[in-house]
Amino acid sequence: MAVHERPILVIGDKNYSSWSMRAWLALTTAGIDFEEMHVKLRTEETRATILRHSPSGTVPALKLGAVVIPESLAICEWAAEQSRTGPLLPEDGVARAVCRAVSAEMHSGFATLRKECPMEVLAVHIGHPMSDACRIDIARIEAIWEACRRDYGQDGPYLFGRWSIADAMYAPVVSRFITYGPHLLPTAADYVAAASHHPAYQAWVAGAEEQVATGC
Ligand SMILES: N[C@@H](CCC(=O)N[C@@H](CS)C(=O)NCC(=O)O)C(=O)O
Repeated sequence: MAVHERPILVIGDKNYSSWSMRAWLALTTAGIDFEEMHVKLRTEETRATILRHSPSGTVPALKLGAVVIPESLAICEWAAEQSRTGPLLPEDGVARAVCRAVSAEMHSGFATLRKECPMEVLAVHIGHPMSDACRIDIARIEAIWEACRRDYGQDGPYLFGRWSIADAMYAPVVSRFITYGPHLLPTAADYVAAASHHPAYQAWVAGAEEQVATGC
């Protein structure tokens, strides 16, 4: 279906909304011209406001005319299809399947890390207690990053060399690792440094600072 209207991405607070961050990074790095609509989270009106835009009651939600895509991974895939900046998925078929697999694992997994260490882009909580289950999640993420960098990372500093939707999906983990400071293996630490210096990642952090400074 052709989309003639400017897409609108409904997102939560940039300091907290990890799923919003993923979709926003994918659309931004794809060079897609989109409008951003911010819904303040954790207020009495949040749920009703989100529901006015997103039938699932969650953000992010991408509005394409009358159609709403209320899932971060689907928005990342759409961004990859529409990209004006080059591919956001690896060109090699096997690498592309692995990229989708690790992105899907992020989308459905790591519940303990997500619960114990919620994203808070602007905060520093070094020394925050972590359970064994949380450390198992972190070890699995380190293993994924290590394998991606080793097997597909030749053309750049990101998981599949050049920036891909996998980097968008793991960006909130990068942010958590900066906030909570777990000890990381060297490859993971290097990846955190590279990903957090990507201009789009930096732009999201700047947006979080602005939202907090202006109170909206
Ligand atoms: N599976 C969804 C999860 C989205 C999600 O849980 N978003 C949170 C914000 S990060 C949300 O909308 N929570 C509802 C609320 O805060 O009322 C996706 O991948 O987009």
